[in-house]
Amino acid sequence: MSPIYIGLGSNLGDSAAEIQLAIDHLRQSDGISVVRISSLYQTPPMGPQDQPDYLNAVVELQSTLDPIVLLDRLQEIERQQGRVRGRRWGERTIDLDLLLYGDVVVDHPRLQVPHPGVGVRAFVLVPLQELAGDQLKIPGVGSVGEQLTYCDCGEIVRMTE
Ligand code: A4P
Ligand code: MG
Repeated sequence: MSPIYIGLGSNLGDSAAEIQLAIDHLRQSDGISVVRISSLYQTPPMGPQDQPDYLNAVVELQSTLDPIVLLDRLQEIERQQGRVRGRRWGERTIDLDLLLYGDVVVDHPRLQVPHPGVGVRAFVLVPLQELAGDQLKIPGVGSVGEQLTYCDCGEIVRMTE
């Protein structure tokens, strides 16, 4: 089975605990196994600048769930953790994005895979590189290593091992 990568982000409440809780929820989900977890990274906000820094991480999964069913599960976890939808790119207790599903490409009204931001966001590429290395291909975009050369990673701080 091809690896699936999920991006986690939080900048409200106890962000480290919210990310850990989301990983626990993933582990407890039928049809999902958590393979590896990146370090936590402190990252400057993309979008409105009057919001706190984020903590970001990436996890690698194996799953028997179809991409849309997996998205349903991610959104259920967001709801379980009390996520309220606010302004676009605004602050949130927890955000779970389906970044990559092996080499599968999905273009559906509810779901785009690869996630449209995966190739251009340092806060995604840096933890993804930690888990998957420079060679991982982002379908239709390029390799993680190539994409990182276009990104400003200067303010990304690795918080944990
Ligand atoms: N959707 C489509 N494709 C996907 C996918 N691959 N994974 C749809 C997850 N969702 C996907 O998402 C809006 C809709 O996207 C969903 O209903 C789903 O059907 P949302 O999470 O409700 O809204 P949002 O998060 O406010 O908007 P958006 O555009 O998804 O924002 P992002 O991309 O999630 O970015 N700064 C830092 N440093 N770190 C962050 O993690 N995150 C954001 C949010 C902004 N700034 C950030 C960070
Ligand atoms: Mg999102």
